[in-house]
Amino acid sequence: MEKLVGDAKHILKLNWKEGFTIPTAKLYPFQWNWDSGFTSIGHSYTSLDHAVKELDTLFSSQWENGMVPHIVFHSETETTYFPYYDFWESNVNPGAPNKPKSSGITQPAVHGFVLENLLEKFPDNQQLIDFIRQIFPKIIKYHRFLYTYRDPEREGLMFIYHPWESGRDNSPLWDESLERIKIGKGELPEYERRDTSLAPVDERPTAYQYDRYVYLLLLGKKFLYEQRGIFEESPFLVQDTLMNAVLIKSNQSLINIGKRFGLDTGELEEWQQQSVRIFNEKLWNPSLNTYTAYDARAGHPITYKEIGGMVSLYGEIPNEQQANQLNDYLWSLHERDYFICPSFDVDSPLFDSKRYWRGPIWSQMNWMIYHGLKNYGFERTAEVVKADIIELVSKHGFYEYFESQKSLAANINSGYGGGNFSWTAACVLDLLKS
Ligand code: 9WN
Repeated sequence: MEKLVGDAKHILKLNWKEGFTIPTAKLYPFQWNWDSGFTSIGHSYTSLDHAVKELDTLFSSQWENGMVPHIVFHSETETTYFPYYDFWESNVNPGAPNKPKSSGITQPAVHGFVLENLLEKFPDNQQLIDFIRQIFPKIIKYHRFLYTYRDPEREGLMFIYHPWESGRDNSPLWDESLERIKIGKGELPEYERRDTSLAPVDERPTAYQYDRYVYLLLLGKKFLYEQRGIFEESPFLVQDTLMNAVLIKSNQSLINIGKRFGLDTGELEEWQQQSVRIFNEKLWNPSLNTYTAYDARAGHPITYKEIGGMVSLYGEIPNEQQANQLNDYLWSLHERDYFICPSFDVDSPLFDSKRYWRGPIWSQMNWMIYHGLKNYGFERTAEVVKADIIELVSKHGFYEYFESQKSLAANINSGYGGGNFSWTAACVLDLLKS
């Protein structure tokens, strides 16, 4: 265990770039939004300074409308990632900062709960308290962006318009929405993917999917990244479980922090009440006994069992009965041939235990689910969720994602995707210490 802790700290140091952390060299050479949150927690074990700076730097890219972009291109000389800042051209939107350059979409709003996690670790640290006072209104502004521009009908559930926003890029959840996008010959500009020369092709999204990612990027740009036009026209419009569960968790963390420091939490409490209610009403699926995302363009739920629904436990959204059902499901996977939690329904024909978000295990998901299970007192399952990811990292290294089928994992000695991965290091470090 000591070696794992040392390796994790080493990776975080290796990926630290004067004010922010890259997820991994070459494959993702910039700052990513939700990666930064988990990485900040990891840094807190060696340097609270770095932990705070990580979030501070991320929020330096906040747009005037409140959005915190999914990638911040601090460097304008890296050449190993597509799409680069010059493809996004997010400055077509006058509210996007000119420096640092950024992408035109967002990612899960983890920063509220990250801040609370840091505060639990350093309850009386003056540097952290000063930082909290400074960043608190910025995070609220971010949530306000999501609750106004991404929830124009004031339902209490925000929408996403790009699979990259969900953080679960090629999940089968998005297949139907992507099939709606018909691309004529020559309709897309030529582009060159870099990821497939840095990671094995069968561990990454397909060319068909990438074309659609590019299509949706260009749709955003066509509307100058103004949300109204995107909402009206995007063929991809989803109220996602993970995005909304994370937002709810962060709302609650900010409410807790605000109460401690006497900060105004009125707006947060209104969002929270409405969101928790509608999440349960609209996203709970009584036939599958889990929460499912909602395809707002088609007007129907996306009826798959997958990992986003499990994150609701971390947001303390399910009632006791629903939580029991989620826990039973996770436990049943453990009793079969799986590490928990695979990112997609293992019984679906669309399950693929090595292709990115269609089946492998991800450390940051296990981290959230571990804490969620603990919230409800499911100690036994929580310990398996923790032990599984630790076992995988010890045997396969600090990779981006991992084989979820035990019999297959036994015959390989490495994880999938990028290596020396920051959030894997951060989450495993935190789990080892918890
Ligand atoms: C696009 C950085 C990011 C994660 C996402 C993960 C992957 C990017 C990509 O890497 O997505 O954002 O190019 O594949 O899916 O969750 O934030 O680690």
